[in-house]
Amino acid sequence: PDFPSALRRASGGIPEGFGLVFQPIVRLAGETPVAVEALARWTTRDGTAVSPETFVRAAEGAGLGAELDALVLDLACREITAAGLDLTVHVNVCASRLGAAALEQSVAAALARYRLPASRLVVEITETVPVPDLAAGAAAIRRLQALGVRVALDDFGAGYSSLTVLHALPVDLIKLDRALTTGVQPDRDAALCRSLVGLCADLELDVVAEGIETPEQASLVTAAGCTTAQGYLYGRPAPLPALRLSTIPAG
Ligand code: G
Ligand code: G
Ligand code: MN
Ligand code: NA
Repeated sequence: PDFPSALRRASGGIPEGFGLVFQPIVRLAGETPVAVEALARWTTRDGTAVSPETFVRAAEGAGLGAELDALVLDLACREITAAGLDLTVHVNVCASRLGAAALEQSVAAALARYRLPASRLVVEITETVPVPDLAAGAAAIRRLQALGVRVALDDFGAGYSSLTVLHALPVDLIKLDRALTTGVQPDRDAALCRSLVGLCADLELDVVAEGIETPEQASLVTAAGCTTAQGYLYGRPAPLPALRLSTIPAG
């Protein structure tokens, strides 16, 4: 499965077999959608769905991280505006891309091209590798915020995403990794969630609880003080029209 070749062949267009699906992020009170997260999908010519971990890593490894970011940002902003949805859109970006001038240019270009207000875009920093230089990462986040977009720390509480990282990076919101919200050990999970949500409140950070699959898990994170959540309980990732979210009333 040669994603880099498909990306190169597309030269700025959409590679064959590539697309975005979107997953709702809801306000827990009332389960109202407030945002959607764009998730990249790629299917090879013979019909094999390749996991995003695999093809994102392949693109990065081939030096095509900038091209992938540009593609995802453009498509996400295009789809959310074409759908006429008054929702925020979240886009995933690898931590290794933080600081790249091309990333900032792609964010600005996508917003301008579709006239999407910057306040409606969230860049989720996904730490599959640690942020190489936290001071430089912090400066890069401030430059993104200067464009008007918000920055999220993805998968918080798992992998490389630690309290040290949270302390160093001036993000606007964190996404609590589903490892912390599954309720395998209800008492301990609740305690951990409560203290992390409390910490975030003190730091004036918004929190999205990820991986909510059951009403019990929703109650757990609600009791812990979370106000927004994402997970199969509210909707699986799907093409934007299939989510049937309500559009801005024509005015
Ligand atoms: O959608 P879920 O299938 O399985 O996504 C798996 C992982 O791939 C997640 O960690 C997600 O952050 C990452 N991912 C999905 N789409 C993108 C993307 O457009 N860019 C990057 N960098 N990562 C993505
Ligand atoms: O970017 P991030 O690492 O958060 O990627 C989200 C990933 O989590 C995607 O792969 C998405 O398909 C997956 N996901 C979203 N909601 C749920 C859920 O409720 N349960 C599980 N197991 N996975 C989920
Ligand atoms: Mn994410
Ligand atoms: Na995540």
